[in-house]
Amino acid sequence: MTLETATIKIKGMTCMGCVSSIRNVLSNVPGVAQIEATLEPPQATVYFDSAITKLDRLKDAITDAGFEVVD
Ligand SMILES: [Cu+2]
Repeated sequence: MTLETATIKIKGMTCMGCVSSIRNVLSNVPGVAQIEATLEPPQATVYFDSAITKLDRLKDAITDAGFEVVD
Protein backbone atom coordinates (compact mmCIF):
# COMPACT_ATOMS: atom_id res chain seq x y z
CA MET A 1 0.00 0.00 0.00
CA THR A 2 1.22 3.43 -0.94
CA LEU A 3 0.34 6.20 1.45
CA GLU A 4 0.05 9.59 -0.11
CA THR A 5 -0.46 12.93 1.59
CA ALA A 6 -2.51 15.79 0.21
CA THR A 7 -3.36 19.14 1.73
CA ILE A 8 -6.66 20.42 0.39
CA LYS A 9 -7.63 24.04 0.91
CA ILE A 10 -11.33 24.43 1.62
CA LYS A 11 -13.71 27.35 1.27
CA GLY A 12 -16.93 27.59 3.27
CA MET A 13 -15.74 26.32 6.63
CA THR A 14 -16.92 28.65 9.38
CA CYS A 15 -16.91 26.74 12.65
CA MET A 16 -15.75 23.60 14.40
CA GLY A 17 -18.93 21.88 13.18
CA CYS A 18 -17.68 22.33 9.63
CA VAL A 19 -14.35 20.87 10.67
CA SER A 20 -16.06 17.73 11.99
CA SER A 21 -18.23 17.51 8.88
CA ILE A 22 -15.11 17.55 6.73
CA ARG A 23 -13.49 14.98 8.96
CA ASN A 24 -16.61 12.78 8.71
CA VAL A 25 -17.07 12.85 4.96
CA LEU A 26 -13.40 12.21 4.35
CA SER A 27 -13.27 9.32 6.80
CA ASN A 28 -16.12 7.71 4.84
CA VAL A 29 -14.01 7.57 1.69
CA PRO A 30 -12.45 4.10 1.38
CA GLY A 31 -8.67 4.21 1.50
CA VAL A 32 -8.40 7.24 3.77
CA ALA A 33 -6.03 6.47 6.63
CA GLN A 34 -5.80 9.74 8.54
CA ILE A 35 -7.22 13.26 8.41
CA GLU A 36 -6.04 16.49 9.95
CA ALA A 37 -8.69 19.16 9.45
CA THR A 38 -8.31 22.71 10.71
CA LEU A 39 -10.35 25.90 10.58
CA GLU A 40 -7.35 28.19 10.74
CA PRO A 41 -6.22 27.77 8.02
CA PRO A 42 -9.34 26.17 6.49
CA GLN A 43 -7.86 22.99 5.10
CA ALA A 44 -7.60 19.26 5.44
CA THR A 45 -4.47 17.18 5.24
CA VAL A 46 -5.37 13.68 4.18
CA TYR A 47 -3.26 10.53 4.28
CA PHE A 48 -4.68 8.03 1.84
CA ASP A 49 -3.85 4.84 0.00
CA SER A 50 -3.43 5.91 -3.60
CA ALA A 51 -4.11 2.34 -4.76
CA ILE A 52 -7.66 2.64 -3.38
CA THR A 53 -8.61 6.29 -3.75
CA LYS A 54 -7.53 9.36 -5.68
CA LEU A 55 -7.23 13.01 -4.78
CA ASP A 56 -10.20 13.83 -7.02
CA ARG A 57 -12.36 11.42 -5.04
CA LEU A 58 -11.43 13.27 -1.83
CA LYS A 59 -12.23 16.63 -3.41
CA ASP A 60 -15.58 15.29 -4.63
CA ALA A 61 -16.46 14.18 -1.10
CA ILE A 62 -15.75 17.69 0.17
CA THR A 63 -17.77 19.31 -2.63
CA ASP A 64 -20.67 16.90 -2.09
CA ALA A 65 -20.75 17.96 1.57
CA GLY A 66 -21.41 21.55 0.47
CA PHE A 67 -17.92 23.00 0.71
CA GLU A 68 -15.69 24.39 -1.97
CA VAL A 69 -12.24 23.15 -2.84
CA VAL A 70 -9.72 25.91 -3.52
CA ASP A 71 -7.18 25.00 -6.19
CU1 LIG B 1 -19.67 25.26 10.59
